[in-house]
Amino acid sequence: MSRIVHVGAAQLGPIGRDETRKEVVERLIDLLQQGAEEACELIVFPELALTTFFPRWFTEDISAHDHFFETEMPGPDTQPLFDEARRLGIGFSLGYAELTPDGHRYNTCILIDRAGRQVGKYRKVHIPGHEHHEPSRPFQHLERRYFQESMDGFPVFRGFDGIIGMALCNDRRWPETYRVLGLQAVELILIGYNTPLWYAPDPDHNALQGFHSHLVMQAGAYQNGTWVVGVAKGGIEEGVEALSQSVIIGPSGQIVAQAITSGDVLISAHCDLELCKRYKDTLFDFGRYRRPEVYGLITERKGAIAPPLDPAPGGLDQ
Ligand code: ING
Repeated sequence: MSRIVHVGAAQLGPIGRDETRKEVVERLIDLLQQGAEEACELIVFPELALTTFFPRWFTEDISAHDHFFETEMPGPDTQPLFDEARRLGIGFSLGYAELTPDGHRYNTCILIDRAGRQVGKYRKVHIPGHEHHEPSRPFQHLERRYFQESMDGFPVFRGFDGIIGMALCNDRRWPETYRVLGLQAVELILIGYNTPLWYAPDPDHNALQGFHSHLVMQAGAYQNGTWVVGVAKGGIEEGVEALSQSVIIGPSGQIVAQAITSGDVLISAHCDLELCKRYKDTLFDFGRYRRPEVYGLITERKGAIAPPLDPAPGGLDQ
């Protein structure tokens, strides 16, 4: 018996600093309509899909960037996306910068079902980059200045005849993200990302960005028996090149669809959620094989601590 969800990954090319929400939403609707033509049921948009990746710029007063944030979702500019999705009977996930009524700033993603109802919301846990201006950099990565770390962890939501989780960009590099979702029986993880190709002194680092992005998502998928959809905002945006290479990955860890261009493009796959059982019920039967009683360090310790230089005689039997 199969349980297929036809998922579309709606990759975005660059969004200019002065591009209006209206112009961006028209691009999102165009990708949604392409999805409808392919009979997609769920469209996954990238992280911060409504604006340029503004954490690349320093502002002394962080509220100078508030125009990049949404204070309501949907708001007047995004309502057309919600209306068209409901008209087409397609659900979607959308990443955006959230400014709450009590002044909290999150890097957020929501999940909307095919009837237009909000099924879930996720706020980014792992916030990369730096808090203060570092003028020596070719560009800034000030997510830690503009967003606060969510304390809500990684929830799952029922929808699209399955169990769905969300994560955002840097979250995909941390195995804990997938495992916490895996321990809630997740079957489909939706991950939007903005990954600048850092002009680091080490050119190999930039060349490995695509490999690392796929590596972590493929491992997360396989080790937790889940589908993973990674969707980029890529291309050269305001002079900074970001990784494209959006993918749809099966619970085997295999890439079943990949974007090969860096602009707005839709890739899609028929994701059979029943395939997850092939891994959840065998190799990765957590209830049978995991050993949380010896994993204590994973939650007790934040940073790595090396053993003493002059160790006492080693081995468990000393
Ligand atoms: N971006 C990047 C990411 O984790 C980054 C930050 C870039 C980390 C390159 C390491 C190397 O893909 C976001 N938005 O988290």
